[in-house]
Amino acid sequence: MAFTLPELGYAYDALEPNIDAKTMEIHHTKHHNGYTNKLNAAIEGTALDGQSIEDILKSLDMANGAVRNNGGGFYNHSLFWKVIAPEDKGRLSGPLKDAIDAAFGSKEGFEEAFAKAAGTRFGSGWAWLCKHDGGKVGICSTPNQDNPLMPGVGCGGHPILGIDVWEHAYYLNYQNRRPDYVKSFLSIVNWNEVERRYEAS
Ligand code: MN3
Repeated sequence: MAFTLPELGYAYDALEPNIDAKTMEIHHTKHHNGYTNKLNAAIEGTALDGQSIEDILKSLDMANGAVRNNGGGFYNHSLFWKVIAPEDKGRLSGPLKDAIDAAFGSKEGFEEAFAKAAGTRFGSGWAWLCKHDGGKVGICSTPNQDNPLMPGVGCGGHPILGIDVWEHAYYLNYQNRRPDYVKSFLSIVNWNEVERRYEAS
């Protein structure tokens, strides 16, 4: 039962000017598609074949580089496309707003901490907002395609928002200006989806 590349749910140019169409197209059809195909090749005929991606990541043997990199890449990008949106997708509200206010003081405090985590991740990787036991939220970052669900990555919790800070996610438009890309990302967050993930996890 192979994994399939998910649809974006919007056009490649729908996030402009925040994320340009060419970056979106290459990111989806080349990078995410590559992770998907390589994940399928890595699990074919193994005990992992048929498991959910969450179960694969949670019980991952971190020495299994093919599944770690491509399973992480498959999961991370599948989340990434969903937590951003071209049109207004709600305002931070409800239990998630309360959790963010408790952890960071305000939405602005959250944005500052998230931008710092994204900006200081050296090289390629991701920054995350995670839900922890009891409903608390926290920010962390991971290298490469690692993910908070994986054992021992030092994040814990369940990822509900994530930003890809690999150069392939922004370099065509932003070149070395990662902070500008992070700021743009924060302006197109699909808070309805992040809240859904907070309440479902
Ligand atoms: Mn990427």
